[in-house]
Amino acid sequence: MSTQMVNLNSAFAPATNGERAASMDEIRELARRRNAIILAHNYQVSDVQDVADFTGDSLGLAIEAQKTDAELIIFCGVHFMAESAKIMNPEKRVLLPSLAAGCSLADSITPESLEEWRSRYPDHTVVTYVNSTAEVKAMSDICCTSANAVSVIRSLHSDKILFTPDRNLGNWVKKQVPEKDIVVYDGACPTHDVLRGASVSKVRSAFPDAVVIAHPECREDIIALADEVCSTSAMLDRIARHPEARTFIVATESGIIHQMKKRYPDREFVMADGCIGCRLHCPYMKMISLTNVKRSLLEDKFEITVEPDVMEGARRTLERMLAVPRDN
Ligand code: CIZ
Repeated sequence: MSTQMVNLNSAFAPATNGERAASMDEIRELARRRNAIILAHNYQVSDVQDVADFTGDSLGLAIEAQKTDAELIIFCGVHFMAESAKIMNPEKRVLLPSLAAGCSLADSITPESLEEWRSRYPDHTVVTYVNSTAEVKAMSDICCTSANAVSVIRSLHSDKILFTPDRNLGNWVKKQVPEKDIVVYDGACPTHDVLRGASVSKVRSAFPDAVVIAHPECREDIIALADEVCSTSAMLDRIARHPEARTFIVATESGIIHQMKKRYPDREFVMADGCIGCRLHCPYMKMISLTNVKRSLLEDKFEITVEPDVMEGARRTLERMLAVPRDN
């Protein structure tokens, strides 16, 4: 194929395998001594995924954070995810190894913009994707993740829904639940939103027998040509549904390829833009490294705190979400 295959993830790797292994051993030992659990999102760099006790999507990690007996949670993900872990575990200390790990999608809706939008739809129930700040969650009726958005909306008595902040996920959910009136906010994840159907078609023409697997934060033209549309953790299970397929074209952040290769070493995974770490690369997720995970354990950096009134409201919306059975 003409698209050049490059791997920018290697730019984040420590110099040698020996140094990396030593650093990981040190981190594991520090975590043990501090009674800490390390949770890593599927979009983290490979080394951080490998040093973690658990990897998963935001829903899976929120559940692990609730189950753990550890006193300290080192959250390797982005700020809103660490905030959710704190909200669900107010008695535990939650550390985010880099405060630069933000999220443009979460920043696309503020309490003020939600207030203004909601005032135009007073009869609607507000469903907020977990990629949002604690303040916005606290103002919502219920949260969802990409793994449970459809089941959350189906579970609601209300037929009038405001879905925020991701428009691509919202539009995808709207198609799955046509019986409800769903008004979608105009936010997007730049990492997913940059991908175009034309790029994916080009990659597909090089691998005509490949299965296309896409995240619902992708635009509609990608969703239309995908064979599977789901969250990253569901992707790992869905691959098993295609025992005949050798190659998978993956339309989501490139970090997930690491778990895919670990679980299915005999399959080939190709990024939907033909380039590991180019466009399908979240700069915020890559702010966390072995170096700052170690510093986090040594220096207690950076503790996540949430105001008590916000904490209470946000916990209510997350707990409502966790009570809804997961359907994919
Ligand atoms: O909900 C999450 O964890 C995100 C942002 C992606 C995914 O599906 O893992």
